[in-house]
Amino acid sequence: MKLTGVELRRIRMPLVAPFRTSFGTETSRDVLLLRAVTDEAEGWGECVAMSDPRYSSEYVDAAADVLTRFLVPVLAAHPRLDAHAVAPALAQFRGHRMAKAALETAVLDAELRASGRPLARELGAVRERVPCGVSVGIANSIGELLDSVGGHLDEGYVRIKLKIEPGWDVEPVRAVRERFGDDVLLQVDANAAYSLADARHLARLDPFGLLLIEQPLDEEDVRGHAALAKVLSTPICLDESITSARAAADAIGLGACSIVNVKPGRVGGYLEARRIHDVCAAHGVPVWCGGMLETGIGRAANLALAALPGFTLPGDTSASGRYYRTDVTAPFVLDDGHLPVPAGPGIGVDPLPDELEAVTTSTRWLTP
Ligand code: OSB
Ligand code: MG
Repeated sequence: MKLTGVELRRIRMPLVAPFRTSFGTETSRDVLLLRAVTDEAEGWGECVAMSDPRYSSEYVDAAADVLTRFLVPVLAAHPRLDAHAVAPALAQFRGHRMAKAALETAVLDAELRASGRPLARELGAVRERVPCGVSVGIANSIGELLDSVGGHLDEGYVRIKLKIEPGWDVEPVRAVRERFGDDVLLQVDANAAYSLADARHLARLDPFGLLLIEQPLDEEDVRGHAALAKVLSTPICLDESITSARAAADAIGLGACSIVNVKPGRVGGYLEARRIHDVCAAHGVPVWCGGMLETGIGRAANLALAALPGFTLPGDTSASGRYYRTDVTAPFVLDDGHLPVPAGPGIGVDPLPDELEAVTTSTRWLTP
């Protein structure tokens, strides 16, 4: 394949409700979409970088910059491009995994569409639908939280994840358990808001039978997580710390986690995400598919990944309506707690031109 150009399209999508985490509150999602045009087909990728570098060091303006100045020019000069050639070609540039992931995904989508192959089958999917959980932000009050959790359970979500931070942890978990019972699959996500000195406080979550606690400590504090794992009975799951298959192997080897959240954007793309799946499977470590408030474009690809055999826990692959009143693709709608894995070529969905135009804030066409 030859890359003939890449369109960078910025869109702004208002969220149906503000989403509050330990690192900030989002009221809308500023998304960078990539359309890779090749001599064979076109493909789409969604960059998961957020407006500010609070979840990770990446942010959307930086992603657009590194794509424009470094990543796209190198791929555009590649004589025989395919998705597996992308990461080696871009390895000369350090970091910027979210930007690299978006570009690799757009190339992969184009390649798969050109030969009529669905992404799910390409990755090794074994399911046609996947069970879905939902990530519930920090609320203004326990009452508001219970209303929100109750609404999601009524919609059919099979697992609830509560965002936590110091001052919003044991009480919300207790309240959800008291109201909805011990059978609800429940987990928490701290987004690195604690330190090892909080170990005894976090152990107060142990009696609530949580599936896991996600990323309690700093992204770089792998040893701290290993020490914490010795104190908690709640299993530790890592998100921010897992930037590659090597990082996953190290974290597992050090005893820092017993479950892994796989986000393709955070690790440089779907090919590396599959390697993480394989490393974890080899160690008997369950994985689940995380989310970054994706539009239908990123969501479609995440659903393909979530259909792999090692994804034995429900992911944050919620329906379009949990995030957006109108999506840029046909909406993903929950059916009995599940979403369908797209079966068409590539990522299996196409943006709706009118919806896309309505939310576009800028476009930029990059040619060799
Ligand atoms: O830590 O998993 C996270 C959203 C944005 C950034 C980081 C995270 C999240 C979520 C929501 O928890 C996941 C989703 O529903 O897409
Ligand atoms: Mg997380």
